[in-house]
Amino acid sequence: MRAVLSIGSNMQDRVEHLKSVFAEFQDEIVASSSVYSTPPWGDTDQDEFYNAIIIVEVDQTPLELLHRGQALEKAADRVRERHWGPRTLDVDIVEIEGFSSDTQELTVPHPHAAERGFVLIPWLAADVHATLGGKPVAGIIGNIPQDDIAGIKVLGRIEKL
Ligand code: A4P
Ligand code: MG
Repeated sequence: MRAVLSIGSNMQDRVEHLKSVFAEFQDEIVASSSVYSTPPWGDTDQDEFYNAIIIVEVDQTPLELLHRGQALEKAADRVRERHWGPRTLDVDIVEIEGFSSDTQELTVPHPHAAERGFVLIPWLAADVHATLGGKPVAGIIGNIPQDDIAGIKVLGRIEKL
């Protein structure tokens, strides 16, 4: 099963938290983006995030993959203070090829992906042919306000940070 993961951190050592996800999936990553510095979206009263996209090919069910991401969040001592608030590590499933789900536990494609430059810009960098809900990500980016895109900056490949 091929899945697109959006990972983010804006607390403590952001690079180290993102590295824990790259390490977990090291043998299953088929493509990945650089790490981006991104202004906080949704709840803007918090520090800048570091975000990246990892595309994985895993021999697991969607829920098993979700739980694997949650175990990484737990290992990063993630405390959930407020919705859309600061976090040591967030691992979200953006999309799973040939699969959709609309439960509280797992909503795929991720309901906010189309509004989020911090997801779409790294995703396009990892896969120029990426599509979300059948539409090219390259086109969806054109609908995001320029102000939201302007603050998104590439920092470099994770192994160089
Ligand atoms: N869940 C349902 N669908 C999914 C999915 N596709 N992937 C459930 C992952 N989890 C999914 O998640 C709450 C529940 O969502 C889980 O129990 C899981 O079963 P959470 O991460 O604990 O909750 P949250 O933080 O309140 O919500 P969420 O949705 O993770 O937050 P977001 O929407 O991801 O927003 N700005 C920038 N620049 N960069 C960021 O990375 N992240 C957020 C967090 C806000 N602003 C940001 C960033
Ligand atoms: Mg999450």
